Amino acid sequence: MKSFDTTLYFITDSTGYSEEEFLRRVEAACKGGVTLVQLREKDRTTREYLALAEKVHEITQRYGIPLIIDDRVDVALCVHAEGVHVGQSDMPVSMARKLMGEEKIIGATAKTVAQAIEAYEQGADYLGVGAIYPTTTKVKTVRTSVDTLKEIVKARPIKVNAIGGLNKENIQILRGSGIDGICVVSAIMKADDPCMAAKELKEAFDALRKY
Ligand code: TZP
Ligand code: MG
Repeated sequence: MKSFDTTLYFITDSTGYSEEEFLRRVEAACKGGVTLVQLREKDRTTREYLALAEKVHEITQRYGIPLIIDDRVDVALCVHAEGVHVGQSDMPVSMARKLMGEEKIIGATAKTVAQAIEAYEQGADYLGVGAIYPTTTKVKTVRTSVDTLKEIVKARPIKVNAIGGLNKENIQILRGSGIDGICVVSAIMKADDPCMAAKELKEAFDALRKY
């Protein structure tokens, strides 16, 4: 059984930051206790994505945190990342699994119970479900209700994370939903102190998951 912890899943967005500042923020998030990091770059060439992925992987490896690459199985394989995340218009989970092998982590986006079941049957290890709240991060998405999130949790045995506009003040809505963790971009990426933001988010989620 693959062992990974999705409690506080940090998804990056380097928009607006120098590479140095971006990497400093990624490292601060790792120090603050994020349990999984996803490199998500939408506007980079393949070569730039690869170069940045290597640098981010060097950081995550020092902290013992798995690195997931968004969308790009080729980039994930080249930098020996621990996994890949695919959305509904990316490579299907079954094909990603064929290329990545059984040991790697594969995550999928699911906005409906049907999508969740399909991803699970194709070999996904976890699901990202949302957007729960409106988001300021650049993404093509629609809202997913907490009721649908709860149905997805019940429909499959793999880990489920909520995503979209989440921060330490508004995650109470997820209490009792049975999710395994939260995915955040802005709440850490744009925080004045990403290390502290990660610590506080983790505390907030740990407190609510007890109930
Ligand atoms: N998928 C659904 S919402 C979202 C993604 C990638 C972005 C979440 O970003 P933020 O800043 O945590 O709202
Ligand atoms: Mg995608």
